[in-house]
Amino acid sequence: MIENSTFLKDVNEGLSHHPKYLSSHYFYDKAGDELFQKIMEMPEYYLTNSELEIFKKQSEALIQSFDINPNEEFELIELGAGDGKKTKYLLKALLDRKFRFKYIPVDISQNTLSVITDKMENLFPDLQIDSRQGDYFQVLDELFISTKPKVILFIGSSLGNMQDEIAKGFLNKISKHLKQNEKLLLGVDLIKSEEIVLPAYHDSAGITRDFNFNLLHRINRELGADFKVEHFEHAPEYTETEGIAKSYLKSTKKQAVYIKELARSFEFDENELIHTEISRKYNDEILNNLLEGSQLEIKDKFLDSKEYFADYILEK
Ligand code: AVI
Repeated sequence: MIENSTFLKDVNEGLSHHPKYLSSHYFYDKAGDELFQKIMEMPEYYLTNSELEIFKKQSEALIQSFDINPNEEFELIELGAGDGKKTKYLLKALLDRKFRFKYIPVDISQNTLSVITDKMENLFPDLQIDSRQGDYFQVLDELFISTKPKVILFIGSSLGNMQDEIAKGFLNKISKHLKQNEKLLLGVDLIKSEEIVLPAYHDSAGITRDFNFNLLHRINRELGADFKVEHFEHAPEYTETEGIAKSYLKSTKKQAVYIKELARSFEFDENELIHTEISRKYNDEILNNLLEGSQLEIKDKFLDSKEYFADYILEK
């Protein structure tokens, strides 16, 4: 649960800034989690199915690339556990091959963890699960007290929601925790044409629009604001040369919004934007730039049949 005072401070900072911004971090309350689940089912949102195909068809090859000693117990740590739809294929392949391991899903949301733990316990009664609730880094610090060999999963292109500098710092911190030869499985969306990427962030059913609007509803609910969502538009864009998709909320008229908890108003011009999300797409060069100085290197790369998405095995 995010402290409301942090939310309040971030909203104040972002809406006072020129140009205005809000962090996509705040999309994910209960309503936002549900909308994101729906997004993943939209035909336009190719990311989930592309990575799912890799896990369905290439789990054995992923495991080979992990290069785990079969005689030693290891820990499989998943950062941002999600719904387990993809991971279950990897877990099944590991269990079928009689690897000895503990699955450690990590998530900020206790609800997400309870759902995934129940689901995996039902699917795999023999699986050892030890879920950990909290911020990735705090939990990583605690988990790395154990000296068991580790494989870390960070899939779903969640790295893409970080600005490059933040992503670089994140990869660096993970690397500091890993020992020589330990692996990070990093799932990222690849750079491709606008005709494919943009609809993923502008689905025809309007679910992604509602996901973006939920941020305004959330500010209304939690901070006593009077955003009129009908006076904003969901405005995504994608630049193929950069490989970056961005989402904005565009004010359709000149208006003022009052936030009770801040006891102040914010002015919006007609067509003024609030930047709400970045969804970066990658290639080897961009990833290698992020990895520079981290001691992590690309060991392997697994693609889906359309070559939309990549699961990289990074090794220290
Ligand atoms: C979670 N993350 C990888 C999603 C993405 O594609 O950037 C979040 C999302 N935003 C809009 N649609 C999906």
